Amino acid sequence: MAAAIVNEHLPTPLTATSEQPPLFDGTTRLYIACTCPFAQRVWIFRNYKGLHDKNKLVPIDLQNRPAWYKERVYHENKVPSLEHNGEVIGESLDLIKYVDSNFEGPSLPYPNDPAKKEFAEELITYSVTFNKIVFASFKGDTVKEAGPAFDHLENALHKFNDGPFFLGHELSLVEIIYIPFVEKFQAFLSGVWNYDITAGRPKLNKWIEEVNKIDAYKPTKRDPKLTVEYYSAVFLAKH
Ligand SMILES: N[C@@H](CCC(=O)N[C@@H](CS)C(=O)NCC(=O)O)C(=O)O
Repeated sequence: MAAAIVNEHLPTPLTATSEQPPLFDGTTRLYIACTCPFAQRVWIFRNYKGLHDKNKLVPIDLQNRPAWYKERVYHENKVPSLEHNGEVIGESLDLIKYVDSNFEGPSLPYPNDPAKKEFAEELITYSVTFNKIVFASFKGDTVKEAGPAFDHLENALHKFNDGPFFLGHELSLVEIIYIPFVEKFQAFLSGVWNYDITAGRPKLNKWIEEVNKIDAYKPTKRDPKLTVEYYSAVFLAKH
């Protein structure tokens, strides 16, 4: 069972002029950016495990990033990252596994059924392609190029009929990997191209509806208007 819902105040993102929070002082900090779907994956999982007090959220402003972040926290200069036990770990998928192994709280259900396990691995691998296709479409014939990626998800959701999730009736890592991206793509494609990713995709529609009910996800969801603004600045700006 996932942890109960917690009302958490999200701190203001740290900027180039912000002081660096202490490092390795015994508090574990999870560096995120409110705009970043990779960071959102770990944020959701940390909520799911009820680690609100144990993994403190530290949002940073990626557009006006503090220099100390690269110099002294995470040399890759990306989010997410987590400081723990004298080390800083990055990469969303590795981090989810790290948080799962190193902190208390419920683990995400993982199916015993070999067919479901294999399908989970396939979907996790496909998530890289999915993101690539959709991000690339923003610079091309968007609706035509992005459509097949959402068809892939719709078809995947037809694989097991004990849904509404990818692997059946229980939320799994697969949802956590996809939802931050689907959320942002849905907002941007609808806001700019008037393209409804759920039209003609009933399973995807139901999946989004059900994921929206997950307490661990709700506080991480971004106002779609802010996503449209941010993605427009990043992807539609003329250089
Ligand atoms: N593969 C990484 C990707 C992380 C990533 O690309 N984060 C972006 C923000 S969404 C970032 O920090 N970009 C800053 C930069 O590349 O300078 C993961 O899964 O965590």
